Amino acid sequence: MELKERVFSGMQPTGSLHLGNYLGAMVQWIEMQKTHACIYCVVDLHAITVWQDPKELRDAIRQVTAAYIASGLDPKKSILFNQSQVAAHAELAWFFNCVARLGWLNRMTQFKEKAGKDRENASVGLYAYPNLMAADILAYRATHVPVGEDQKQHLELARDIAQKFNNDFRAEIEAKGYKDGLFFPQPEPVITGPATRVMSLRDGTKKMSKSDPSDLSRINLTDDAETIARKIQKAKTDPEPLPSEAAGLAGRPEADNLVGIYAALAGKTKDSVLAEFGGQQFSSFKKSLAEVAVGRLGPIGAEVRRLTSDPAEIDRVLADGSARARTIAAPIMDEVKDIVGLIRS
Ligand code: AQP
Repeated sequence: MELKERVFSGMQPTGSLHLGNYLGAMVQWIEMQKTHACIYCVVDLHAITVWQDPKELRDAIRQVTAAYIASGLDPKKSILFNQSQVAAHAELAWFFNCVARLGWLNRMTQFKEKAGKDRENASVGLYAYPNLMAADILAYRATHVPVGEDQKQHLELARDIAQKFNNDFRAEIEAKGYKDGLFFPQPEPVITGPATRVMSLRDGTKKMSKSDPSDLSRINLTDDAETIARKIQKAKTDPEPLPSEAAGLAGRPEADNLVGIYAALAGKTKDSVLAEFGGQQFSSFKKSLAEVAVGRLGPIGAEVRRLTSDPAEIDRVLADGSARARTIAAPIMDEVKDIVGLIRS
């Protein structure tokens, strides 16, 4: 049986999407719609691995869906839905809980960062998060996963899980007609967005993140022009003027981040940005950066606000996407159960 190329990726409704989500993943998602069958998910089951207020979670699921559409995902072309409406994600995750090894999960750096010092108090879901992520991808036997740099380790784990499942059940898989025991593909990470690791505006050594307590650390896709300009103006910098080439950004994380954001938004290289701004102070560079950011993100924010004013329409998009996702995942789940040796009627 042939493996069809298929794209899967998702974002957590843990708050507003931000510039890091957009440049690290979303731009690539939009691009891949032109060449691939794509499934894009609002991963609400991942979000509840840490506490979420139920009302805020509902709003965030709709807002992330609106941000997908406003950024350029087409719900007619791609499948857009929220994870909890397709039972195969949680179901396959259980199988993968039984395939993945404790030692593999113990190495996951995101769990260590998110659990912090109080690891005993972290949810079991947070620990098993990478198994659910592997299930998200493999429930569709997806072959390509466009993500930011921070998800590389989880993708490697998904590949290990796919391989171990294929090896453990090779005889059953081949009996079903899959050549070389290849039931699950090895999903390929696609880490090629215009900026694969956007850093906090308050600390150039920390990733821009939805859950950073400081709203000044990130530019949200819903921020208006004035807020975007204010956040850029307040962004941390260093006292030196900008260098005239990218090599001069070494050891200057905040400068490197701002130049990287400008380059990604304007579709330029860091060297060409610095050919224009090298030798200048940050104050004038920040004004130009704000203009570029507002020009690119302003229309997205306005469209998110328009779309979220009609929650019933967003729910309809999610229901439609979920039904389409189920028709792909259900037969794959049936085969998983057959392969493992379960009885279904
Ligand atoms: N700062 C970033 N730079 C580049 N890419 C990023 N991504 C996230 N932050 C950056 C990419 O966006 C996609 C969706 O991420 P997610 O919603 O699953 O959550 P995350 O990676 O954990 O992002 P956050 O914003 O930091 O969320 P919280 O604060 O809830 O943990 C992924 O492809 C990710 O790589």
